[in-house]
Order: sequence, then structure tokens, then C-alpha cells
Amino acid sequence: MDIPPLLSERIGQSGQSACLAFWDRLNPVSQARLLHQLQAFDWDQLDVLRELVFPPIATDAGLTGNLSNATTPACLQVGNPLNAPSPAQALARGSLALAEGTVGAILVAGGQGTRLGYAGPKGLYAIGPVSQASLFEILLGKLLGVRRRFGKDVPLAIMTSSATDADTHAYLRSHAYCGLNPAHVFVFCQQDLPALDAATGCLLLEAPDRVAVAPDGHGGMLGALSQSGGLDWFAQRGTEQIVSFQVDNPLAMPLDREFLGYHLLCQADFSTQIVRKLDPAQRVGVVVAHAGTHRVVEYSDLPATLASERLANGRLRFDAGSIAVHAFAKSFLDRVAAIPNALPLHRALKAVPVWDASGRQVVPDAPNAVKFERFIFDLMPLAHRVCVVEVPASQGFAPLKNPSGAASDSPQHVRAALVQHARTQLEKAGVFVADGIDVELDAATILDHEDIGRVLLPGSRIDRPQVVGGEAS
Ligand code: UD2
Repeated sequence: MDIPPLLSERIGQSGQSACLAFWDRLNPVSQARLLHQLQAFDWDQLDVLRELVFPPIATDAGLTGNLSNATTPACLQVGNPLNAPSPAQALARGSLALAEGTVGAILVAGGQGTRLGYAGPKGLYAIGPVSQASLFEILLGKLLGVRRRFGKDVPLAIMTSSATDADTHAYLRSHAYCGLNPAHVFVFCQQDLPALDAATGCLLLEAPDRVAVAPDGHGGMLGALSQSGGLDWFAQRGTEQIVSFQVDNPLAMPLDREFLGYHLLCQADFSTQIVRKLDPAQRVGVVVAHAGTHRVVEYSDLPATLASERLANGRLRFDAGSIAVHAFAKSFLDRVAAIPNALPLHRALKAVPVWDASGRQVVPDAPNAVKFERFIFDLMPLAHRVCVVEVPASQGFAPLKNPSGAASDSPQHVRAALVQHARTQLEKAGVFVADGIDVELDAATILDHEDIGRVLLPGSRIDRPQVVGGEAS
């Protein structure tokens, strides 16, 4: 098979002929596979990426911004009576929005879960401490809980990537969309971007017939949602506000009424939940205020000296830890989706296995490649009004990042946090839970402690591991 002349010329112009190193040795099926991938590339974009492999020193700092005058922004705290608007006003406004059915959700589930070391999409990971429910079952269950209480569906868009798309579709079909009405679920796939050789800027072959690519970051959501018709899909369902959340946090409360209420009452374009960052090493970005705007500085971009700097009161100077639960006005997403390259590209040095000239796979023990990602929180400086809401980590943040046995964010940590959260809610509802017993709240039936009274009377006692709510109760 011959490479079409125009493509061949374009590859040469971009100085990327190394991606054809094995062409003459490939069988026709493999040639067709590689050709298909190369024809799908945006070669102009590839030239831009190549420039970014060797940035002038200032480029990454430019994304982070000069932080010398930056501060931690003022924020509302869930449940704090001193908030203006008050928690009661926020609860009422958030409840109204859910009852009107004007809130939609986006779940980002395109990541490769490399750190967790789990082969499939993270959403399939069984994390329920008693039920063994998957992350998808728990997170989608929360939307069922809202429908049960407020009588309206929450349209849900799930973002996948080439790494997770087929398995996610298959899982949703075989699990009846975790109880959601498939008409209210929209699955869309983000773009891949090539990983480039950190030394030469060339494409890397991860197999003789395959160029190494990676998902373009959760910020890929903006372009992919708009190109796939997702923004129109939300519009057809009357969605006015959209929350987004990550597949790895089963404690996430993106549809928390109080959070939604603050977002709406503050007339924010972009609201975000934070937890107080106590440990400089915690891998969360921080929300900072600087020169009249808000932005998130990713943990890997925050210099160690700034990450550990403390104020006179002992708190970290930058302690508004982003947990990646956001709320956007739909009109804001429509506006920014129309801005070309609204989100900058971030570069990350990664170890990517490659096929070497002698025809063997080499697994590097040090980073050899630059991957490119967009981050959805980079929309924050484009918002006219930002609202930052602090939630207690024990109520809203238990991320699954690391494998079993790790010092933090492991399956054991996440299950323990789910059990502790269930105990707290049960105790609030007057239910006694014996020491050392694993309990879990069924996400689809128990939105918060107010639902517990429907399934367990105050004064009841739990002596054995149990899922409260759902069929098991
Ligand atoms: C993310 C945040 C960090 C903090 C932390 C909280 C970024 C860049 N960092 O760190 O500031 O809020 O989460 O847990 O956001 N994803 C995609 N497509 C991609 C890449 C990621 O859908 O191309 C999804 C992924 O499935 C996951 C989420 O985005 O749900 C976070 O991805 P991550 O695990 O790479 O981010 P992490 O833990 O470094």
C-alpha cells in the first residue's frame, strides 16, 4: 500500500517521517491501521504541539501566572450561618432548581487510571464497602436519588476517551444505565492528542503500526461536548445550570442543594467546591485570587516553597483545595465554547513505552515523552462571577487514585471514608451503629440524612454490615 501523496508530503513538512519507520515491514492490515490514524490527525495542531515540547522557560509560568500577590479567595462554607446568602436561602434556591429540572450534570470519566493500576475504566471499579457497588453505580445513583426526591430527571453527559469509551458503553448497557433513563444519558468521547518525544518533538510509535496518543485532559470536555452536540442536547432538556464532577470521587456531592443555591443566588458563571488543604503534599490544585480573577493552580505547577508557605495563623497560604466539583451556567459554557482555544494546553512529562529501531518495545524508566492536556478549571478566569464553596472533606471528597495499600487515596481509604460518612448521617438521623461495623448508604435512595427516616426509625440499631436503603435494607 502507498501513502497518499498529500499525506506523505504533510508528514515530511512536519518533520515527522519517523512515524513511518516500520511502514515497509507492515502487513496491509497494519498499514491500513496506521494510515487511518495518521489521516485523522490535525497536522496543523501537531505543529503547534511540537512547538510546545520546547517551551521558552516562561511558558509554564505563564499558565500559572505570577503568584507573588495571589491570595486564597474568600469562600462560603456549607452550613455556615454567617454566609450571605444564608444556608437556608441557598437550600431553598437549590431545591427549587432541582424541582424545576433545570440542572444537568457532566461526569468526566476519560482518564486512564494509570496510578490506580486498574485495567478498565475507573467507573467500573467496585468500591462500595458493603455492596461492592461500582463508582458508576454510586455516582449515577446520586442522580436517581435526586429524581426520587424532586421528581425530575437530571440529564447526565458522561465523557469517555478512546481508552474508556467502548467499555463504558458496554457497562452502561449491561447495567441498565444504573437505573437512569437512557434517554437522559448522553455519552460523548473526548479527543486524543499525540504524545511527543521529549528530546526531538517527534511522534512516538507505541507499536509498529500505532502512534502513541493520550486523552486531551478533562478540559477536552468543552470542545467534545460542543462538537458532539452535547450542548444542544442539554438545551433541548431545558438545562440552565450544569455541574461537573470526577469519576474517582464517590463522596462527591455535585447536586448538593446548598451548593447549587449559592451558585444561583450569587449569579455565578462558575462555582467550585473546595476542601481546606492541610498538607502541602496533598495532590489537589488550589483556587487562588489574583488581579481581580480566580484561577486554579494545579498541584504540579505550584512551586514547593509556595505550597508549604503558611500564614501567621498557621494555615497554608494557598489552602483552597480544588476537588473538581464545579457548577457552570449553561450560557457561560455556550459562550466559551465559541472562543477558539479558550483553554490552554498544559504539558506533562511522562514515561511512554515505545517501539525502538530494532523492533522491540522499550519501557522507559524515566519520562521520555510530553503529553498535552487541557484543564476545565482554566475556564475560571473567563467567568464574570465565580463562587467558591468550602465543603468538609468528610462529606464531599474521597478520591480513588492509588492502588491497594498506598499511603493515601487507596481503595481502603475511600471505603473507610464512605463508611464514616454513612455512620455520621445515620447518627444524625438517630440510628445507632455498633462499633467496627461497615455500613453504607444506598446512593439511589439516601440523598442525605433526611431520607434515612423513611427506611429506619430513630432509635434503631445496626449490628451487622448493611447497606441502608435500596433493596438490601
Ligand atoms: C485532579 C485535579 C486536581 C484535584 C484532584 C482531586 C486536574 C488536572 N487535577 O487531579 O487539581 O482537583 O483531581 O481529585 O484536574 N479525566 C478525563 N480525561 C482526561 C484526564 C482526566 O476525563 O483526559 C478525568 C479522570 O477520569 C478523572 C479526573 O478527570 O475523573 C481527574 O483526572 P486525574 O486523575 O488525572 O487528576 P488528578 O488526580 O491528578
